[in-house]
Formats: sequence, C-alpha cells, structure tokens
Amino acid sequence: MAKIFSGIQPTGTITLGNYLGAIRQFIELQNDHEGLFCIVDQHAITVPQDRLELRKNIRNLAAIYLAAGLNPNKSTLFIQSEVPAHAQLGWIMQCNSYIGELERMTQFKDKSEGKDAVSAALLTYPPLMAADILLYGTELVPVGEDQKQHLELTRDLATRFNNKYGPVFVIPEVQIPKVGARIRSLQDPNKKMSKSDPNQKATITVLDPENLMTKKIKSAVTDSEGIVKYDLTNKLGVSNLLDIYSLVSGKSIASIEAEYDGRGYGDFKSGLAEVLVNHFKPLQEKYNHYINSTELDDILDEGAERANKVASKILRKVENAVGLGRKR
Ligand code: ATP
Ligand code: LTN
Repeated sequence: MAKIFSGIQPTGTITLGNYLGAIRQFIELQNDHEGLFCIVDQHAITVPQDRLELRKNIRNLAAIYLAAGLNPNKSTLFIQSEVPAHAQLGWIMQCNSYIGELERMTQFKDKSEGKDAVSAALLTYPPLMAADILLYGTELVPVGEDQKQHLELTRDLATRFNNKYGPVFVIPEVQIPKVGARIRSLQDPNKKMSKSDPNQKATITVLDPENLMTKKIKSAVTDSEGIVKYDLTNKLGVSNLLDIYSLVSGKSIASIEAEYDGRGYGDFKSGLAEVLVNHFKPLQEKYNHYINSTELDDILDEGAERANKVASKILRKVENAVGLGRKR
C-alpha cells in the first residue's frame, strides 16, 4: 500500500477549508493507503502562541481527526514534537536549503508581511515540513492548494539531497482535490478561509453550534444581484457558497442552481445552513466523546511509538549519508 502523510497545525479549530481541502481526503485515502497524520505543533510555534491555548488546540485537533473518521487501527495519528526525528531531520534539510528559495515562499511572504518581529523559523518552516514528509518514505501528500509551493520545494530538496549524498529519500507526489482545494473566507472571498483569521465571521468551524453556523452563513458576503449562479469572475462569494453546498451535500452545482432558481440568497443561505448543520452533527457528537476520553491519549501514545520507530530508522540512514556522528 502506498504511503501517505499529511499535517495540520494546531492553531485553532478546524474550518470548512481544512475539512474540505484536507481532512476529507485523508479519510477517503486511508482505506487503500498506509496513512500517517500529524499534528504539527512545532510548525504552529513559528508564530506566537499562548501555551495553554496551544495545548488545548493539540487535543482538540486530535479529537477532530478521529471524529471526522480517522481510523486509528488503519492509520497512525501523532504529535510532531513527540517524534524528535522531525526537528533533527529539519535541521539537516535547513542546511541544504537556500535563503533565496525560502524567501520566495508565498506563505512566508503572507505571514511576515507588515510584522515587526518575524521569527527565523517562519522562514525555515518549509525544510521542517520537508522533513515531516521525507522521514516516512511518503509517496503521496494530500493537501489544499495553498501548500502546493511547499510540496514543490520538498521535492526539490529531496532531489538535491539524493544527488549530493545518494538515494536516501523517496520523492513524494502532491494530491490536491479537484474541488474544495481553496475554500474562501466568508467575509473576503479574495482570501482563503484560514483557522487563525481573527475575524470569526470569516470562517465556519466544524464545531460551531447550529445557531452560530447559521448566523455566519447568513452574514456571508455575496453581491446585490440576487441570482444563485456559479461565476468565478463576477460572483466569487456566491460561487464559494455553491462549492461548499455541493461538496457537503453531494449535489452538483447545476442542480443547486436549478433548485434556487428565482428564489434569492435568503432561501439559498437557509438551505446551505441546514445542510451544514446536519452534516456536522454526527462529527460534533463523536468529538464530545473523544475530547473527554483517555482513549484519545492512548491513540496518540501508540501513534508516537509507531512513528518514532519508522522515523528513527530513516534519520539514521540520513546521518550516515551526511557523515554526522559515528557510523551506526
Ligand atoms: P493557519 O490559519 O494557522 O495558517 P490554516 O487554516 O491555513 O491555518 P493549516 O494548518 O495551515 O490551516 O492547513 C491544514 C490543511 O488544510 C492543509 O492541507 C491546507 O492546504 C488545508 N487548507 C487550509 N486552508 C484551506 C482552505 N481555505 N481551503 C482548502 N484547504 C485548506
Ligand atoms: N505546512 C502545512 C502543514 C504541514 C504539512 C506537513 C502538510 C506541516 N508539515 C507535511 C503536509 C505534509 C500548512 O501550513 N498547512
């Protein structure tokens, strides 16, 4: 079975963007792939985090992965900082990365723009991400559209390393969903929906209670035309809502357009809110079960143990290839 790896930062509650762009793919792929899914807490601290919030977000993310359908008997779920090989290989990958190529990363540009104090680690974030992936002989990395550039860099870094030191790494492929790869902010459809967006009305989280979900959909930015039609040039807000509606309900865009023909945005938004509330009800119930259980910790302990076994073997190969320490 082909190996897949992906990571999510514990920087807030999972949004519709993370769910439709990433988690849903993970759950589908785990049936015919060997899956490793990581809570990348070391990536999260590249920007300031409150320590208690971070701790809470880590458990919260683990419970959401499980509530969304991640099966711990099939896949490995673990926390990045509990597998030291990530930071160790991250350092080696940094030593084989150029400042110029890191400065070209759009996520670095977006997250550093206008900030007085930017951590060095925000720049060296992609070599750590490359390490995450390369430590497991990963063949496929399912992610949203915004991570495509990081994946291309990962492939470049792995190829560069193999050319310099010998064929140690598998070169991974990226998998981006055809629809849902870039869910947009509900308040500014030119931006992606992002779980650390300070404007709470811009995102829907998978744990939002019914009335909040409905309120946020009702206040989503549309246009003054009143026609439910997919048009990425002139109707970005409505098109985003149509994408969400279609992905969550399983109905085609054309059939949703037909259903709301001549009915205006009020009805359309009520319909979408209902679809969302019903879809996430079971996930929220399972979340409540996991978040208060010791089962969650057992799963994470076992995940860290399994990941450590695989990762430490590849790390040793890399250290031998580079000439670090003594030959083992
Ligand atoms: P942050 O706001 O802290 O940067 P984020 O919401 O952008 O977080 P990440 O943890 O960086 O989320 O990403 C987790 C996964 O979700 C990645 O695979 C990423 O590509 C995907 N993803 C993030 N935002 C979206 C979005 N708006 N639409 C589709 N996929 C997304
Ligand atoms: N960079 C990603 C999170 C991430 C990741 C990974 C994704 C860290 N390591 C490895 C896939 C594979 C992000 O910001 N969304």
